Amino acid sequence: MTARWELVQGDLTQVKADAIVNAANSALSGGGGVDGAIHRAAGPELLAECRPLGRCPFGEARITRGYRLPAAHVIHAVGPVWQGGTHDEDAVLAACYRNVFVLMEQHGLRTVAFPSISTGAYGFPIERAARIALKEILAALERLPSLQRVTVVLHSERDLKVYQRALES
Ligand code: AR6
Repeated sequence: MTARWELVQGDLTQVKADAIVNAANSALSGGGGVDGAIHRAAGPELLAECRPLGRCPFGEARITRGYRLPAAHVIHAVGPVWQGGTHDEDAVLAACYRNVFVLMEQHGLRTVAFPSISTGAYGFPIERAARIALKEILAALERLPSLQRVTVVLHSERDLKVYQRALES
């Protein structure tokens, strides 16, 4: 059986999947980083669908359509802002990944691609985030036979190497 997950370097906005995950902010208002890239590529309809959803608390996720993206849906997950590790950041990050998989199951989605949530503007140390992300992804694959493919798309070669090393350890 082929592996149901993969780590790749690239641009998340180019990925064709049932859903891509956005590293969003609580206002779901768009922003910089991968959030900005997703909104630019999807078009203004994405923000129009986000607006009535209201605030999304840290650790939670909301689903919209993908509009002009190759992905059918966007799952907007709000990761924690790193505050030194003393504010439940690990648990909030893990909750993000788990809540994405809850929405996948509810909506009958089988393929998903993630960015490295919280490790850009939100400052979460990437080595630590990679361990949490991979643990939750592998647990979800075990739990949910309906999941066909989970891809983590790392923007840089350096970040890809961090995730590959986390997988080995
Ligand atoms: N494809 C894949 N990964 C990307 C892309 C891309 N096109 N662009 C950036 N990344 P960040 P956060 C990587 O800052 O830390 C926004 O303003 C990037 O290199 O996008 O969760 C939101 O509105 C990094 O590894 O998200 C929030 O306010 C990773 O995506 C805030 O930033 C996440 O970095 C969220 O911060």
